[in-house]
Amino acid sequence: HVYVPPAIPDIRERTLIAVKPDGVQRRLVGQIMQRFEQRGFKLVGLKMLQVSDDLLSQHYCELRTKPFYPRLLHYMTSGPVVAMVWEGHKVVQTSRTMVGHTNPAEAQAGTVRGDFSFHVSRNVVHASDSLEGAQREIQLWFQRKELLNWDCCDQTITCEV
Ligand code: IDP
Repeated sequence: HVYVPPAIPDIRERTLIAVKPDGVQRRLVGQIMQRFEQRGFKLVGLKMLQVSDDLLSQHYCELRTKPFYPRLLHYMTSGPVVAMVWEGHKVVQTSRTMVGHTNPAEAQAGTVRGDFSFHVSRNVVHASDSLEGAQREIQLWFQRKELLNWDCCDQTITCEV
């Protein structure tokens, strides 16, 4: 008998994932990227950058009234960040699950934060939290020409396209 999988439409999305300065300093970039690759997502943008105050204030505009905001800006500009755009079926929701709870104390083992961090102020990685947020953040962090459209050779095997 040939197994015919149920039809699940390919809902292709893009999301911003950024390894924060503590993740870069701790040489976790490779391990974090590997998780997204092995899950089957497609890398369409990648760069290392020293983030500016201007970019961060736009990125974290919803948090500007929080008491921890000045320390958050200081932390995020304390060293280079590795920013990536990953593409795939429901990648926004799936990557939030892979990254884990904002507070590492509540993050499940097996998530990036649950495996590599213990304090909310040094939680290693950023992942967009909604489709709208992802679109806004990708435009903020990447120029259009920095994002590549390419075909994954396993696309017809890993999902129904
Ligand atoms: P998220 O990164 O899981 O989307 P947000 O609530 O958007 O969570 O917070 C953005 C970032 O701000 C967090 O990832 C963390 O680095 C920092 N942050 C959030 N809450 C606190 C806090 O209570 N103390 C210190 N830093 C915090």
